[in-house]
Amino acid sequence: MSTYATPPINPLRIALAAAQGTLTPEGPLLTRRLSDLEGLFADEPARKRAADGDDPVVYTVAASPVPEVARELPQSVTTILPGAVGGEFHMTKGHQHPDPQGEIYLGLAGRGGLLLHDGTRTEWIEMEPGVIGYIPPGWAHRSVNIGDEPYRFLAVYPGSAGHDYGWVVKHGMGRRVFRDGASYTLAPFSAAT
Ligand code: PAN
Ligand code: ZN
Repeated sequence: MSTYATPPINPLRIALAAAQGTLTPEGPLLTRRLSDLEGLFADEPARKRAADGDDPVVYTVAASPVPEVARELPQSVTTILPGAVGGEFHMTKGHQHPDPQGEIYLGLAGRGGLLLHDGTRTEWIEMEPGVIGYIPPGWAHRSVNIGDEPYRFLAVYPGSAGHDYGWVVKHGMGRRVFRDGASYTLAPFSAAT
């Protein structure tokens, strides 16, 4: 049998409730409101006005108890509530994995998109229930709700990958996603005003 610096956890049965966005047994629950997303939307004054008002929840991340340590595969369910800031759809902060490793997303509910950027190239994957979005090593990723209902997906990622949010602040994400009638449009990335 192998020896490990950190012993693996025991096998687990985890129940995924796609309609509720829960994992049972549950781990930490993260809630991101507009006040947590300073400088991310193009129209920063619009974000600030809303954050200073009712400060709506933009997304939640419900994790399983699998820890973020080497060799484990943590999972989480992200739910992005519908809405827009200055016409730009609700989205996650976005991050790069400092230890470049792959990640998979599985669409569970609603309509969304997975925006990927490697510093030069930008890709966009439309997401819906049953679709797997594959994030190769080295691609920063951000999720966007392009519909009128909550957009929800399961993420599975290597526990040692880490999360670098500064990379996206520095390099941007290549595109921004705006409401366009009943659909959406991908605009060139612009710095927040
Ligand atoms: C996801 C994201 C989650 C929230 O679980 O962490 O959707 O997005 P931000 O972390 O960018 O706020 C994932 O990609 N984990 O690696
Ligand atoms: Zn990730």
